[in-house]
Amino acid sequence: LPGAEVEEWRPGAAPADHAVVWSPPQQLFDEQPQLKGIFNLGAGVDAFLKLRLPPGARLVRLDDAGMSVQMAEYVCHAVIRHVRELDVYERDVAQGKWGFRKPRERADYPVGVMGLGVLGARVAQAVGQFDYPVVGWSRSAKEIRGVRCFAGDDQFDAFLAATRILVCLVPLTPQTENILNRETLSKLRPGGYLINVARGAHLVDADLIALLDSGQLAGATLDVFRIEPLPAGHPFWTHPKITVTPHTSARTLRDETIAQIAGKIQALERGESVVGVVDRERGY
Ligand code: OXD
Repeated sequence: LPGAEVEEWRPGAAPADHAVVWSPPQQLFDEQPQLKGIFNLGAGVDAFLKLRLPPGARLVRLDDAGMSVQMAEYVCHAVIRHVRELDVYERDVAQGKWGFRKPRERADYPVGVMGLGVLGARVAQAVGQFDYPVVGWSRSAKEIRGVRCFAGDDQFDAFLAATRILVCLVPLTPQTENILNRETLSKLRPGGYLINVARGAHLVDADLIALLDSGQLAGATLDVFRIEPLPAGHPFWTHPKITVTPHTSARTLRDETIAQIAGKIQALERGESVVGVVDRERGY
C-alpha cells in the first residue's frame, strides 16, 4: 500500500483507518473508535469475542491465505500416521526392530471433520483423496462432494457415531467451548482418535486423559491448548498416546497475508465488499 502511512500501534498513537492485529488489547479499540476495518492475522477470531470493538468497524479474518493447504497436510499426516501405525514403526526402528503389522482396512477408520468452513472443507476433501470414508458436521447444512454431511445440534450425535477419527475445526464460541468432553468423545466409534487443530478451549483436558487411560480412545494429536505455550508439567507433554505440536498446523504466511489484507483494504476504500467479514453475533 505505497500510498498509505503504516505505523506500529502504541498507546496514544494517531487515529488510523484500519488496524492489522493479532490478540489486540482492549485499549487499542478504546483509543481508536474511528476504525473502519480490523484485520485479524489469523483465521480464528475468538480473541475478539470478549472485546468491545468500534461499532462502525468491520472485523475481517484471514480467508485461507495459504492456511487450508497446510491444515490439510497436517491432518492427513496425523490420520495416516495413526492408521498406518507409523508412530509404532518409528518406535520399533529406533530399537533396531524389523517387524510388519497387519494392514488395516480404511473403511474401519471413518474420519469426521467438525466445522466445514474454508479449512474444514479442504481438510475433508484432502482426507477423502486417500479413500478414507469422510463425514462432516457444521452448524448450517453444507454439501461437499464425497463427504457425508451432518448439520446442527440434532445431527451431532449421529455424526459422532459415524466417526472414528475426529478432527476439530469449529470456531471457538460460547456454544463450542468444551464441546470435546467425556460425553461427546465417548460417542465416537470404539478406538476413536482425536485431532484438535482448532482451539484448546474446545477440549476438556482431564476427560481426554481419562478416555485414553481407560482404552476407550486410542490416541490424540493436539496442536492447540488452553494455555499456550503448553505449561511445563502438563500431562499432555508425556502421555504415551498423545502427540503434541506447538500450534503450528496452519501458520500465517507473511506474503499471502500481506497481499490479502492490502487487497481488502483497497476494496473497502473503494466501497466494495470483501470476504471474511465476521458476523459478531454468530462469533465467526
Ligand atoms: C488462526 C490460528 O486462528 O493460527 O489462524 O490459530
